Amino acid sequence: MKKALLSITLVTLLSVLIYSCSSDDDDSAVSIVIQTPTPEPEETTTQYTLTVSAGDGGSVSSEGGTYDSGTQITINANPDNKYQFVSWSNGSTDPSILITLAEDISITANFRLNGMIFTRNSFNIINPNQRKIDLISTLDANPGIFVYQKNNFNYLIVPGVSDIGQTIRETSPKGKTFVFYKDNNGWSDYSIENDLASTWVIRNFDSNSDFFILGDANEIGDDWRNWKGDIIKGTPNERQISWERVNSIEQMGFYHDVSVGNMNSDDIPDILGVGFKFFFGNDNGGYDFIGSQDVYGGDDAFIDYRFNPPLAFELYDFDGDGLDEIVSADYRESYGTQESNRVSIHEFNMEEKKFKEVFTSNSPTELFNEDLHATSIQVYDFNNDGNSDIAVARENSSGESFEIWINNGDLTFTPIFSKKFECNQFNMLEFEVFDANSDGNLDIILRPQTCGGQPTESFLYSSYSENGRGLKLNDCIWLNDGTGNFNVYSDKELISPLWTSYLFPYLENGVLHFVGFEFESYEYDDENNSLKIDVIDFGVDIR
Ligand SMILES: [Ca+2]
Ligand SMILES: [Ca+2]
Ligand SMILES: [Ca+2]
Ligand SMILES: [Ca+2]
Repeated sequence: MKKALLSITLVTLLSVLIYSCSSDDDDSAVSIVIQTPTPEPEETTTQYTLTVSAGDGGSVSSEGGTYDSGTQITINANPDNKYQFVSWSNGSTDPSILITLAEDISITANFRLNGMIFTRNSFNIINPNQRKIDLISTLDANPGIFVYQKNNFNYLIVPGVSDIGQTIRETSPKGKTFVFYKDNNGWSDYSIENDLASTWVIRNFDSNSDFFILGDANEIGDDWRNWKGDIIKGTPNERQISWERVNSIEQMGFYHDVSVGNMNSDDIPDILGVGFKFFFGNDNGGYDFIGSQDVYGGDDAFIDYRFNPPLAFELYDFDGDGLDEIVSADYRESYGTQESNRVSIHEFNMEEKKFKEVFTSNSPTELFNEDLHATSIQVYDFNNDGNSDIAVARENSSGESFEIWINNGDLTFTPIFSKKFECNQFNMLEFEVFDANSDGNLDIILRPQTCGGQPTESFLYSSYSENGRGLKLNDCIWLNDGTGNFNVYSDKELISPLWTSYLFPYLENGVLHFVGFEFESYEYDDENNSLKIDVIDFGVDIR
């Protein structure tokens, strides 16, 4: 509308200009001009259109209309409960502004959640999977969802989920993997990836600065010996991801955890999967496999491991000799034994040509007083002494925990901090590590989720909004005091009236973000096999 009006104005203006030029030329040639009285101009008043709109989280006092030139109108921006007014699209930050109509005006009021920068991007997804439940499971509390960042591009990786209620893995089709892309308008675009990226269910993932890997645990069916999936590698390049399968069919495994590192001295990234399946990157861009074909590993000559094979480990070169050590923690050891609530370090032994244990401690038992099972490990320097430390996520039937082990500098570690949540209070799916408040200390940001689909007292709770649904982010944010001890963020209540089953935290331009999906599974359109979803993103600036 506005553009059309502008064009008409331009054409009129041009005609006037052309006419003026012609009459100027004529002036000199004509000596006698018969003056005719100019007709009185009709009493017309120019009118302009005012368009007022409101972004997510508020309303405006007027939608605008068509008014005489010079009319003055006051418009007000009114935030909804739990939101605040940010600015008008013309830059004004006063919620009440006086508009004088001298041209067509279109103006939008922008709101945000209290203390949060909020974006919502809506999509109508046409289901690319064979079953309805696969698409819903892919978007709902999928443990494989994460944000990968490379060359200033943000990728929201949403690995496909197959119906784990199926009983036979071989006949259960994989779910298609989605990737969402972020730009100035939020997570405004997505793609459905090719079959190489399809998965049963991704439990863990790892990455380096060039690529990420997904570990498919494929927990389909009652017999865990049949739980075999693939390690899928994705290499993003300017919004295109090239996908490959790291293992062969024979090398499939229970890839509940996977880690990227360098376990030999060739600087080519290597990959370790559950069951001590070693994939050494080779010169041809492929992988040389060393390990057992047994699901959990069995007798394996490349590592001396005296405990049950772990489901959580990480590769990291603690002593700076160019070769990564293997950090691992126990999953199913008997409580009260020296094996439970344990962390171990295995280092490659050049003479014996295998990884050998150099450190083991189960001292977190003193911190927790209950048996917990490690699900992921991350290595970072939490007390800024130049030595990298260990953070471990654990779970048991009552809830989830995390703990910090400080590096003593000699490949030994001492646990100094732990936190356990009861599932109905707050539930998490492990954590990410980055400096969320820009104070130079690395923080622990938990990945919040429901308690088995049920609300929790923090994160998801009915009292957070009038419609019985709400979300609180405070308990996700654990700020490091610089010694490797952590305090929950409490400067401000981070509450919104939204509802989601899971959020993934990431850092962008120094601002902490959480991203997830909001949708109602019962709104699935069976006729068109489609589902309306919103990608919701909270920017929480706590600097
Ligand atoms: Ca290597
Ligand atoms: Ca080393
Ligand atoms: Ca340290
Ligand atoms: Ca910090």
